[in-house]
Amino acid sequence: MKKIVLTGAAGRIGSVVRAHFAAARQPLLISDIRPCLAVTPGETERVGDLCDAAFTRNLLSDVDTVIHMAGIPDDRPLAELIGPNFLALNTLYTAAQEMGVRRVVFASSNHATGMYPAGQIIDTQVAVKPDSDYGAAKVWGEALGRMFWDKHGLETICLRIGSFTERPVSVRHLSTWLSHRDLCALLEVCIEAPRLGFEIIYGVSANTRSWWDNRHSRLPYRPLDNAEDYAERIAREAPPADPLEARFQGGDFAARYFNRADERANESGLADNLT
Ligand code: 15L
Repeated sequence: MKKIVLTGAAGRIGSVVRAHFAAARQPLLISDIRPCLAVTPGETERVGDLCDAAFTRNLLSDVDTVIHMAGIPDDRPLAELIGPNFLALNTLYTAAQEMGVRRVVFASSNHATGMYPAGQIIDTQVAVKPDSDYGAAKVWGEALGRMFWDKHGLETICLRIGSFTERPVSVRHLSTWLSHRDLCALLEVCIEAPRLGFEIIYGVSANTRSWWDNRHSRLPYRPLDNAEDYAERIAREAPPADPLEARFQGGDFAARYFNRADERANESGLADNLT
């Protein structure tokens, strides 16, 4: 059986992933900077900081696949992101290569391309357009993944995760939602896929209004859930979206600190004109 390590195991996504693997009786090495709740018999826990090279090398000994979910899941000041979202990635990749890990499944984010206009269909080959320091950190992670494959033969699958929530609750989520069940199915195919080098895939459910096209992906990912099932409820209950947020795929991350005077002056054409 492949030895799998899950980083960020105490986090919001990590907790769902842990429950999935526990139900599947897949043993898991779990790691976080803080202790996890309710560690099960199938789990082995290592608490520590991924920026600590010795800790990370030790963690990755004999590991086949790293599911890297660790990091701050929000756009925070750079001083806060620099350790968990930038440096830790470097330590992780360096240790993974030294310890002979086969594959990293990296929790990237839709915010790596969050400045694309809402409504535009993009695929996994478009240029990155990060919408925040958080999004830029995801681009950094994707670049490391690319480099470690090209130079060292360490595989990476970058998951540009959308909105991972129990159910969609906003108009934006009708396009960006990733259900718990679909993420777990996506991780299964990421672990099982034969050698594929470097790959990017959007982590999104089968949403009728999705903006993300995974046609270039070689992964047999077939999402089952569709945010459209919640559209009527969202229309009834969701507060109206902020007009600037609604213009970009990255929503509030993209709108925060936005001050392009030329585009502000022409708000009706903003999305189309942003190149
Ligand atoms: C993410 O990558 C963030 O971690 C999360 O806080 C949400 O903003 C999500 O994307 C999203 O785009 O909805």
